[in-house]
This record gives sequence, structure tokens and C-alpha cells, in this order.
Amino acid sequence: MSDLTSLEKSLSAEIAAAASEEALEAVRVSALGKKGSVSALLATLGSMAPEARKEAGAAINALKDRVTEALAARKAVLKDAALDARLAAERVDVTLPVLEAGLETGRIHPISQVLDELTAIFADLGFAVAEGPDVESDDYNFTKLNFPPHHPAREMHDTFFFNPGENGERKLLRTHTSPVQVRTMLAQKPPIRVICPGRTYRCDSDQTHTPMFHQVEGLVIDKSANLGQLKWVLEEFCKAFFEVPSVKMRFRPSFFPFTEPSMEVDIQCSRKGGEIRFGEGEDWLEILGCGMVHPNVLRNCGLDPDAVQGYAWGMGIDRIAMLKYGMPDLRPFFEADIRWLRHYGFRPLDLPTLAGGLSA
Ligand code: 2U9
Repeated sequence: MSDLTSLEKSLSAEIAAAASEEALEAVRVSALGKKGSVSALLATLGSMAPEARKEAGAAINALKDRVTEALAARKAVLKDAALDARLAAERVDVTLPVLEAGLETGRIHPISQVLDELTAIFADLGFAVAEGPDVESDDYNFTKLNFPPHHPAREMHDTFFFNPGENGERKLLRTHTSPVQVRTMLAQKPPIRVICPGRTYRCDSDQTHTPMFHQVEGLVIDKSANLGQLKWVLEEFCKAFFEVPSVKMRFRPSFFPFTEPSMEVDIQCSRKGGEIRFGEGEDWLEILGCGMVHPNVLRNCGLDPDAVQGYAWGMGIDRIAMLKYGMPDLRPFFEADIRWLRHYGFRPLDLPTLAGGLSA
């Protein structure tokens, strides 16, 4: 057997026996590396006579090619085997039940809970959910909503403005979710029935105000949208949300630039013993604002006020959560204090259902 044949035989055996990518790499270096056996054979070519060099060169290079191929084939086999072993070792059974401990300690934040509850109620009334960006343009947050140029809400001490961009445009953190309704009207044709929940921002901080808070606004645009429907929707929502068979609501005239007429809405309640109960009592508590969409707003959003009408409302999610679940102070909502969350939070998997009572 020639030297080349026996070298190829022993290299083939070593390649086949390599049990890992590291072992295979060692075989490659021992054959094709700078000081490898095949490289050493190639180095002998320089001292050969031209005829002999031609013949030996062709044979050694052919050997080198076959060894390279064998190494690559073995490498692919080892790679597949390593991946199979890893997949088998790292397998996770996602159908296993959630660990008891996680269920016991984890809590749903009251804002998430209330968001789920009100989304379920409005979905049942036929409303879709629309969302939009927290960083808004002055145009969508104020101008299209009929705020006059020097309205106080446009002042620095009420609104968080960003520094002007290269084009001079001054972006802001939305002060209400109303720009989402503007975007919806610009993008969709009536009839429109949406609720827009989300984060909103105003320069304000005390026991009942935080610089970031949550709102849910609603909008209906239709040929015959009217105040009677608005009143019915709000009453149905309050009954379902506060889980009472009937509610009395009081609509007081008010003013917002984006609605005409505008109203603030109180809900009847009792405050006996420091506890608020809805559906009974002689007290009144303000819970939301509403009105018919101003014709200027309809026009600004590409709609004809002679062809369609709209009603809208807005309320603070944090505020209605405080009212429903008896929380006296808004600030702990955003302090991530685990003791507060253990007390006021909700158990995971207690999903709200209209049939079962939302807070059951
Ligand atoms: C469009 C047209 C009309 C949304 C409305 C209110 C009245 C309102 C406040 C309640 C408490 C905000 O969180 S709060 O401070 N909101 O009183 N919001 S009507 O009206 C709209 C919105 C969008 C295009």
C-alpha cells in the first residue's frame, strides 16, 4: 500500500471516529494544518523533479480534496446530532399547569383589571377598541379638536411639550386619548363605534392627580347618533361596571371645545359609613364628561356635519377604579409597592365575565 493510500485510510478512520466537533477540528489540524500530515506531503513537492512533481502534486491535492470533503460531511453529521441533543435537553412542556406559587403571589394591577372589565362591557355593547401613540402632534391633540390657538391647555404648565424638531414642529405627550378618535375618523368611514383607552399626560400631581394617568374615551359617528343613545350607553355601562341593577345619572351643562352641547355626568350614590355605594342614596359623584361632537371637529376630520353626527365621552380609568374598589389615594397606583398590590390587586386567571359578575 502506498504512503498516500495508508495516510488516507488512517485519516478516514480518525474522521469517522471523531465524536464531537472539537475532536473533528483536532483531526483537521493534524492533517491540513500548517504542520499537518497532508501539508507536510505538499511541502515535499518543491524538491522534486518536474515530472515527478506533476504526478505527485496531482495525487496529494486529490487526497487533500477528499479529506476536506470527508471532514465537512462529518461536521454536518455532528452539528445535527448536537442540535438534536440540545432540543431534547431543553424541551419545555407548555401544556403543564402554571405553578401554584406563581398563581399565589402574582397580582393583576387594578388598572389592568378595570381595563379588562370596561373593554368587556363596551365590546358587549358593540364597541371596537382603537389605540394610538402617546407622543402626538399639536394638530391631532388640540387643533383638530377645536382648541383655539391660545387655549390654556396649550400652555407649558398644563402640557408636556418636547423641544421643537428640525422642521420646527413641537410634539407633545397627549393630554387625552381624543387624538385616537381623530385618527380613527380620518382613517375609517362612518358608522364608527370605538372606545379608546390609554395613557395620558398632564403637568399635575396631588392626591387625585398624577402626571401620567389613564383615560377611556368613546366615540360614535352615525347618521342618527343622538343624546338619547349617549345617555343609554352610559347608563348601561355604569350598571354593568358598578354591578347594580339600576343607576340614576345627572347630566349637568358644561363646556369642552370638542363637544357641543357638553355635559358633566354625576352618578347617584350613598356615602354612609365612609363607604360609597352606587344605585342607592342621596349623594352625587362626578364620573365622566360627554357631549355631541362639535361640527368643527367633524369637519376637521373630513366628515360632513350635515350628513353625520357624533357623540363622545371621556372618563378617568384610575378614578373609576378608585371608586369601584375603594382606594383613597391615586399615587400608590404608580409606586410599584408589592404590599399595596397584594391588598388591592386581583388574582391571575380570575377573568372578568359579564355573566359571572365582573369582580366576583
Ligand atoms: C373627539 C370628539 C369628542 C371626548 C370627551 C370628555 C367629554 C371629558 C374628561 C373626563 C375626565 C377627561 O379624564 S378626564 O379628565 N373628558 O369630560 N371627553 S367629551 O370627546 C371627544 C373626543 C374626541 C374627536
